[in-house]
Amino acid sequence: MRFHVLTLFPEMILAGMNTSIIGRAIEKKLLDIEAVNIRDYAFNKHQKVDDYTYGGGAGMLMQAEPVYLCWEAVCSRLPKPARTVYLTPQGRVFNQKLARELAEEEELVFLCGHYEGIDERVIEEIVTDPVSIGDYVLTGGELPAMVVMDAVARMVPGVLSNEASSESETFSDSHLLEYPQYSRPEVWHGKRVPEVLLSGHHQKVDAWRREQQIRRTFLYRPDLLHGADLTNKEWQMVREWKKEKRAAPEHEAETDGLLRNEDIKHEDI
Ligand code: 6GU
Repeated sequence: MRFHVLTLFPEMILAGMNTSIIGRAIEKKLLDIEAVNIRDYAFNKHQKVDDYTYGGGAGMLMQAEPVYLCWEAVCSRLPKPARTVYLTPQGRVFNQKLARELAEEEELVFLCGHYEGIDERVIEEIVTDPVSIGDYVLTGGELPAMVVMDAVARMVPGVLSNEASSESETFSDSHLLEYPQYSRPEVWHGKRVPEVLLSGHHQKVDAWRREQQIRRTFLYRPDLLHGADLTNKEWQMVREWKKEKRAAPEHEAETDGLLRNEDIKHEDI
């Protein structure tokens, strides 16, 4: 898998992607990340890439021509036309399904905007996939591009040491959150590791983990439960939890100190 990132801050991309699992995948040549500086395609005296917006308003806009020339230079070296992902809050919201879809590609081009954005005309001409990483505002497309690349790269065979681990995790197939995990010591700050995990009884461990997954999804991301494939018995269990919650709504137990989704008020967004 090859990523080509068009950006005004190539060092940010390389620094962010050269570490840990992704860094190792690059060393192993499973992955190649090229960061191309859009400024190198500003063929004017001061290598200027931004200008004021027509119609007025705050801030500067990235000009069309350097972005286009940079994109053309990158694409001319590719064996076939590649999808061009533009990171923008106006894009399709990124999720695991889109990650899987992008992981099918051999090459991907990422366009990162900065300042107030990029001249609309070049976006119209070169972008195939506008993508957002969620409903909040960032200063540029570099962090979103790294988020998308990380999620896509980990689906490339061999990038994760344990082939099974990418599939069994949150969202990828079960639509359930992960169960909690514990390592040594058995007691830490007075908290014991749940007894069942020390029992060596694999069936009981599996059953406990499954219930924890459903419980956590019910508590923190009830919206995900609609897509989950639960047995009749498990749905029954969820209905019981709902009843308990209705009976004691002021009792905010078992949130593990995490903020529940419904505790996040609309004004926070
Ligand atoms: Cl893709 N870009 C920017 N600048 N902000 C964002 C975003 C992207 N996704 C969420 N916020």
